[in-house]
Amino acid sequence: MPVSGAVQDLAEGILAGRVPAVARAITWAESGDPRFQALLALVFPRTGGARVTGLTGSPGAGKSTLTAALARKARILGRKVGIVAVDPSSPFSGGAILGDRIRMQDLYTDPGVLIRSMATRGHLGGLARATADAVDVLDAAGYDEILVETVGVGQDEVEVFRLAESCVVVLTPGMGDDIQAIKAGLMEVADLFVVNKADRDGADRVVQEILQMLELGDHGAWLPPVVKTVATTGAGLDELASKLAEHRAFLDGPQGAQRKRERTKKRIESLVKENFLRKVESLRGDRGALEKAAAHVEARLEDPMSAARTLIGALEEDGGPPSLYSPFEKSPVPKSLDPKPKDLVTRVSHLGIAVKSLAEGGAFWDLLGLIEEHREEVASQKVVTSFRAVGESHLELLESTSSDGPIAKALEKRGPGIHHLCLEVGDIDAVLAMLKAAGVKLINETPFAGAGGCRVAFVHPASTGGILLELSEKSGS
Ligand SMILES: Nc1nc2c(ncn2[C@@H]2O[C@H](COP(=O)(O)OP(=O)(O)OP(=O)(O)O)[C@@H](O)[C@H]2O)c(=O)[nH]1
Ligand SMILES: [Mg+2]
Repeated sequence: MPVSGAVQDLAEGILAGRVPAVARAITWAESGDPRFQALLALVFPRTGGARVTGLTGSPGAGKSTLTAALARKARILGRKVGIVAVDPSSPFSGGAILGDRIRMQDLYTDPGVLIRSMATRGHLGGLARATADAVDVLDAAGYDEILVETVGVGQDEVEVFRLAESCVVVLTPGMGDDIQAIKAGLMEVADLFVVNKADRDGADRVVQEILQMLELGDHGAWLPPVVKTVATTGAGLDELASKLAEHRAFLDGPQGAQRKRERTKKRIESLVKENFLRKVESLRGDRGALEKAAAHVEARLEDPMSAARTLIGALEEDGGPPSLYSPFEKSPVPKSLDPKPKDLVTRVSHLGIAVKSLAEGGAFWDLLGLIEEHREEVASQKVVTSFRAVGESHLELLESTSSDGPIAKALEKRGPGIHHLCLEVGDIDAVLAMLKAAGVKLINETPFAGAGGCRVAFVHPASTGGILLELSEKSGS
């Protein structure tokens, strides 16, 4: 893919850690700008330095307060912090009550902290991808510590969450149902449990419930620790920070490598899935390949499995998938889909031979037993045609009726001989449209009535390798 100057400049801005460049790049990722792909390719080699922590939990659990506390700790160590809030009500994204935001004023004004919220709508399932992209941009820009806050336990959130290196699930006392939700969705991705608001009653009970759940579950080489915190006072935060550091050390060790690999695989896998889904969606597109296939199946011309196979084949033939970074554009319907490949050409209809006179030109073919079956004048072409069957095909001898007709001209130029090849097609309009889209030089863009009333059109020899090609629609179609 050619890289434009704008992309190059932006990449340089990111690598130099310039905030406007970072912000712009994240906007590209978020809006599905097609240029993002090239940008990511340029900056990705410079990622991998950041520590990425995800925090998730129910609304109001204290994620933002914890995020802010972790950010401050990192700042004390001189580390640059990027905060990505995938959460409509987070004080980081501006939706929360003013008080919360004011309490975090120090972070908003700290040049070593970049806070970015991601819109949760309009992503067509690409929220996790956009967030991962945002994290990569921050990483490439030199942010050492990246904190991703997401709300809830929906599928999208789980997808976002599992992209983080260390995934923290935040719970609070008095939210018994949450444990059930975690069992259903987050158990396998949680690396650390925080029971926040430990200043309230029931924190220990929540801790017990989590421990019980962990005993029953399969957690592999890393047993997720459970930490009690009071985010508002900072109690338990040192322990949380040290457990996070332990987890990072684990990730850097041999067993962590496996987890890292799993996560990278997941990320690629979800891109592949997103891509396929998009392709499948494209079947519903303008020219309705799916619609056509459905009509075929309903007419019992094809069974559903065969129809599906044809569509899959055509999608695979279609070459490069539509870019993931253009989610708002309609994907083009693959060229070969409409009409279906096997309907394109049904047989050789006839070979057209220019002759000076039908009587003279026909004598030889009579010897071979290819007797004239049908003779007809086609006024529009200024010819009389004579058809002789050869198996499923015909020879068509053409005699000119006028000195300015196409056959007269051909005779004048080249003498008698093969004039054109005619192929029978299933749906001539569709074939012409397809050829036109492919840039083929058509003599007739719309079919006209040829011999026998068949709808025909000619393709210029310049596009066929030197053969004047007639397309003739199968009668009855
Ligand atoms: N009592 C008590 N309140 C807390 C604690 N942690 C956070 N809070 C308060 O709980 C409220 C919600 O905290 P946030 O940090 O905004 O919670 P959140 O999970 O980010 O919330 P959303 O982003 O809206 O889902 C705020 O008013 C906090 O001050 C805590 O440990 N104890
Ligand atoms: Mg929040």
